[in-house]
Amino acid sequence: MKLYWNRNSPYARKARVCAIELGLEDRLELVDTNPRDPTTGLWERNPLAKIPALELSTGEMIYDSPVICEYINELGGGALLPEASRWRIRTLVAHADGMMDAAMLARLEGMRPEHEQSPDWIAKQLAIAARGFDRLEREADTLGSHADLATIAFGCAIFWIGFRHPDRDWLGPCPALRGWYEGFAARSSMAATVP
Ligand SMILES: N[C@@H](CCC(=O)N[C@@H](CS)C(=O)NCC(=O)O)C(=O)O
Repeated sequence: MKLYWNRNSPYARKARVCAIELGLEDRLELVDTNPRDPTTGLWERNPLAKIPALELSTGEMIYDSPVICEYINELGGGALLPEASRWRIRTLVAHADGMMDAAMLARLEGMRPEHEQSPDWIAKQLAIAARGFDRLEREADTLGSHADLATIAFGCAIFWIGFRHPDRDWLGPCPALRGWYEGFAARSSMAATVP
């Protein structure tokens, strides 16, 4: 399978971490891709022009990251999405991805010419991410030390938000979450995929 990705993408990182956790890393051929470059062929494969995108040996394309992660999980036996907590895990994945989406929108807005930027829009998106941290802090003790689709998504989201918005100490007000994150980030799957 070909994974269209790049090392700095937190969404693509989730897919790689899932594959490593399940022992499927060798099945992924990594195709380093700039999603904004129209000449890479990505846009024909994924009309949304986003990474990650997974191309199966049949040529079928799978996207976006939650679907890719579920696909890899099924291929690897399903341990990352236990049936009993399926809906909770999916909701937590949406929570993590939503924090990442908001932080991504703030970053993209901040990259526009200064006179076109909306400080209110940036503040609104960063407030969404901050509320995500706040809620997670209250639930940190339920996350556990194991890898599943939700903990992988949170590990990638927390790293990337701090990486791209270093002006704020995101984990400062979240001591329980910080403790959880430091343990999770030490997993070899996370260490091997740091942007
Ligand atoms: N909802 C998508 C979001 C993916 C996404 O936004 N990826 C970014 C890279 S981190 C991208 O490809 N952006 C396109 C661009 O910057 O033009 C997913 O979960 O896969």
